[in-house]
Amino acid sequence: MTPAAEKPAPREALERVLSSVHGQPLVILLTGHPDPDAIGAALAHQRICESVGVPATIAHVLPVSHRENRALVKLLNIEMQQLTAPSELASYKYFSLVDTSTPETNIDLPADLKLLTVVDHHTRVGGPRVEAPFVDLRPHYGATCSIYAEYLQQGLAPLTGERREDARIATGLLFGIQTDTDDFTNATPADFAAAAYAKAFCDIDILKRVGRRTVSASAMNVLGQALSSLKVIRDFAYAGVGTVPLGDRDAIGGAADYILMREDIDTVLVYGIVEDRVDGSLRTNSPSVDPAVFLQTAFGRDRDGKPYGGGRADKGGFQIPLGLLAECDDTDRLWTLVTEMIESRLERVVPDIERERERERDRERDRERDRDHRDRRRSADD
Ligand SMILES: [Mn+2]
Repeated sequence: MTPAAEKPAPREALERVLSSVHGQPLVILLTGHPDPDAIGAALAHQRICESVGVPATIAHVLPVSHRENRALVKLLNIEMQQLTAPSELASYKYFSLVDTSTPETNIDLPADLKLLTVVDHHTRVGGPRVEAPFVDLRPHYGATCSIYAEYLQQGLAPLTGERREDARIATGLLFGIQTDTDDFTNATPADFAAAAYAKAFCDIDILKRVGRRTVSASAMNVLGQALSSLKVIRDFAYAGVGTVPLGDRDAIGGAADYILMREDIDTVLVYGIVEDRVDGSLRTNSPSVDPAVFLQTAFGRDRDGKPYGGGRADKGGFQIPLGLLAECDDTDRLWTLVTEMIESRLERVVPDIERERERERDRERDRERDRDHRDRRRSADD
């Protein structure tokens, strides 16, 4: 087959379809809560539309919910319209979908609004075939932004680095690829090639600021508690964080994840009291530690024969009901009891904990004896 007989490259088909509605306003309608891949792809789609004379607006119905994503919109100065009523779509004759092949269901689309283009990397399960003048579905790609970076690279409204605009779009594309491929863990060769293209034009400063992980104040308090009570026995560590409000219980697992980053620790258990139970997380990097086995050896099973943790859904999480103890008003005493219970159970798995606690008790006795000595000497001096 000669090249001339091949069907046109997707970017040529996209250019042709968009050019055919030249001058008529189009809306890029994001589905669900806009995520970086959808936002980055929408930016690139908008650029392509404008390069062929189609004015394009990015719109969504559900709010940008993730803090990181709101930062992306703000730092890249992205104009997006949040729709509240179908009448706001009245001025458009065409719409485009990016990073999805299903239109938003939270708004009634005007009957005369026509779907013009669909570009997506999700595998379509069931449902009718997507019908639109231009459809490019690539389930083997890690991100829709990778498909758009490819269109640009192949000459459709290519980035040149001459306009500030280019840096915004490149940064949006690269961040979209980065997040949708789980920091490139799931990236395919096509995603890497697309990322390399976008990287050359991107604003690294903004990319760093957008990608910064954020932690809530209360989660940071839980982490602070965990760090100050951390006990380390060789490569195992454990920490109690006291009473944690129900809304912050994820911070227990977060603290365990953080402590696991310490280079000399490869297994960590963090626990606290959440409502009427002990709630904890075990995290490990050790190939010889199976969280489910560890938790069952330490805590056994409840009366119904069910283990307290290590289930498939929350690997490494465990919950132990406090029963009547939960009614104890003396929180300090309750916490001491819980700590005793956890430590004695952990001894079953990490025998050295007992030795360590013994040493701690010895040190405490020494300190007391020193205090007594000092006190006696002081009264002798008087
Ligand atoms: Mn995606």
